Amino acid sequence: MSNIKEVRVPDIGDYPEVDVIEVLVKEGDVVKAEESLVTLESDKATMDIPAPFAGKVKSVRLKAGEKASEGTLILTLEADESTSVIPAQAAPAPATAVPVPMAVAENKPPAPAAPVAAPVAATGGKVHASPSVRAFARELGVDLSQVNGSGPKRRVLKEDVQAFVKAELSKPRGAAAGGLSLGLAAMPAVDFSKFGEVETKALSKIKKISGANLHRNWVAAPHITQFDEADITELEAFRKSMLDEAANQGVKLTLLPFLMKVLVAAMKAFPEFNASLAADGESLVLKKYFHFGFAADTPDGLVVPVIRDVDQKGLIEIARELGALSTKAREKKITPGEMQGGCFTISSLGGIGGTYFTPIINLPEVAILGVSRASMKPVWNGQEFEPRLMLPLSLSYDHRVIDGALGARFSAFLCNMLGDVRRLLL
Ligand code: CAO
Repeated sequence: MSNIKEVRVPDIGDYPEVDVIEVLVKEGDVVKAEESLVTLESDKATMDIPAPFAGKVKSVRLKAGEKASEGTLILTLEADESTSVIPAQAAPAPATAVPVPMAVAENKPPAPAAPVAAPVAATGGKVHASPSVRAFARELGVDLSQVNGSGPKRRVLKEDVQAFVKAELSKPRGAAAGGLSLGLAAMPAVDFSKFGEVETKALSKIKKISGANLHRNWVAAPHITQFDEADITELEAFRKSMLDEAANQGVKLTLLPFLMKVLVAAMKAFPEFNASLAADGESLVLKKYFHFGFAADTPDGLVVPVIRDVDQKGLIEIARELGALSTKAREKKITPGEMQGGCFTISSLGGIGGTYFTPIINLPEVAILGVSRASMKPVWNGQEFEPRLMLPLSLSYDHRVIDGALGARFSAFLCNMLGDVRRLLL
């Protein structure tokens, strides 16, 4: 009596002609009872069809990509002698599938009963994976939503889970490698093309590097942003009066060099702003030099060139360096050395617009000054409203190093100085 039995698609509910999306066994494989043989997918659910008994696969009759319905021959299986003998007259016990609507669950364990085709919601807009892959992932403690699926419709295959585990294991360990372990929920992989036309564009190298640094800085330092307004009416009149003289020296004199000079005075008055936390977090390193970074917008993303020894340079010299470094940055000619050693960063959006924003500290610096577009405003002078040119300032600082009161004092100092730059001479 031949022990070879046909295994057919059991009752899978009201789903004729479903897709065969994965065949999980091949000829010669030895399978255990209830081990998944194929994965089927209707437009509402994914289900694994389990082996009705243990045995050796003789011939596989279904291929991925084909259609199957109740009764379709999947494979022939030679029953394992050691397992309980299937009564000769009985066909393999029909498996009953209870498909679960896709929207209900993802990452849920499949129903364990046997011999039941384990149905699992497949997408719900999130993870496509067969129940066997889900079981495999669960065994390894892998969150499937973090795994990139390489199968059709981004389906996560067993190999993807293996590749994910391999990649995770080869990563440096969080805290031990000096990184942060945030334990954030995984970002869902959304197939935007489902909602309309899309185009994928690779991120520039600068964006990738600055993005990672900005993200780290954003979460590593407790940021406070202090907003203030400086009256730069007189400063602007002076700057304008100097434009021709500067232009004769081939220089465009903008507001930034003035801000840098005022910042030097403020950092001398409040040395905690010209400091960095030591790597072990146990002490503060106070700097005696004044190198300022400025955020420069380039077609490839944000770069921060550094002007050195601002305390020892005049306005024209600073303006000249600013112009030269921003041109170099935009022409992608800036060198790594020209972006190192900064004590403090200025991010000026003044040439573009906007009122206030919350700049991200360029760690290990402890503060950054955001500058927005100056505008004429009515300001009460005690007797009447006067039109004054007001400059919005947004000072973000690291609250581990700087207290709120100190932040507000520093900001007020800047406004005071900018209101009358003659004070720089005192
Ligand atoms: N209020 C009003 N006008 C301002 C101003 C302000 N706060 N700041 C600059 N301007 C004016 C300038 O006077 C200049 O006017 P004119 O062309 O009429 O002379 C114009 O805006 C453009 O200035 P600029 O941008 O050429 O020069 P700058 O020294 O102010 O700035 C630089 C240089 C490199 C900082 C700037 O070009 C830049 O790249 N800014 C973007 C920085 C950025 O992206 N920050 C965000 C970082 S976080 O993503």
